[in-house]
Amino acid sequence: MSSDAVVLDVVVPAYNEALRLPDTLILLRAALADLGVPCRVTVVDNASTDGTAEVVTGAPSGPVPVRLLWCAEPGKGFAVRTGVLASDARYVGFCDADLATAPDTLGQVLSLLVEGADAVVGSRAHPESVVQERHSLLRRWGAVAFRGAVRQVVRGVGETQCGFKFFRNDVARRSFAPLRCGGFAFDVEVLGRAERTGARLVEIPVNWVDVPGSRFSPARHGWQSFVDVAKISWRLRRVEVAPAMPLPVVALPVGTDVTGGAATVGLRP
Ligand SMILES: Nc1nc2c(ncn2[C@@H]2O[C@H](COP(=O)(O)OP(=O)(O)O)[C@@H](O)[C@H]2O)c(=O)[nH]1
Ligand SMILES: [Mg+2]
Repeated sequence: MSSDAVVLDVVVPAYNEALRLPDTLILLRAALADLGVPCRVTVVDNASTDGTAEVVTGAPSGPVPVRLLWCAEPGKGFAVRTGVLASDARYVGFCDADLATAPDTLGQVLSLLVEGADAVVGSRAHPESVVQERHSLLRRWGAVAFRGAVRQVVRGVGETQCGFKFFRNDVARRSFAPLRCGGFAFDVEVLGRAERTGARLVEIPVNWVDVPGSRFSPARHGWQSFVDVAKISWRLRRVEVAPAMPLPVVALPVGTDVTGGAATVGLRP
């Protein structure tokens, strides 16, 4: 591995996020710079019309480069998949453009991955999580029912929908490459596939704040998410959950300098 190879790549799916993204990039890049290893932020846009791309291309240079990719297929899941499959980093994961999950646990995430976790899953169901929720009663009840439905597909974590998940690169590729669900339930398919390849999922607590401006409409996306879980369950029905495989622990290069670098910009297709 060359000294400037990216260790942790954070994919941020973004659809019309020109307002929420600038602060997120500042906070996320600062948190990644603190890790002391080469990191990158990869924003994946689906034809936003509000200047989201310009926010990324105009980001100042700094110790953590930012790159911009485009995804032709609409949907958060497909955007994250594009970023994951384009990543050469040792570890890759994603967070939301509103940074609803505080990035202060990224150090813990990195340590767990280095110690051999295949995937680290932020979960609002973890007893130590701190959650500030302003969701409607309908969305909260829906979330409880959704967790029940998901239990048939994903066994190893109490909650699948928090936008804060990180993987060893090969585990991410195996789990994302066959993804068919591009909507808000894509996490269920990704974690379901990861478990079925023997991945060891580690659930961690998060500090989560409900940031206004969500694109998730309980009326519009809620039912669709239940239908998607039923489809995912059917798709994965023949694949048994594999026992978690013991994995060798890989060491991070000690004292690796963080790369300098300007914002790197992908080409619009
Ligand atoms: N690229 C892309 N990102 C999306 C799409 N839909 C949602 N997102 C992103 O998914 C993340 C979570 O969306 P958000 O509206 O905050 O939903 P919620 O927090 O789950 O209610 C944000 O980063 C959004 O920009 C999409 O169609 N394409
Ligand atoms: Mg949000």
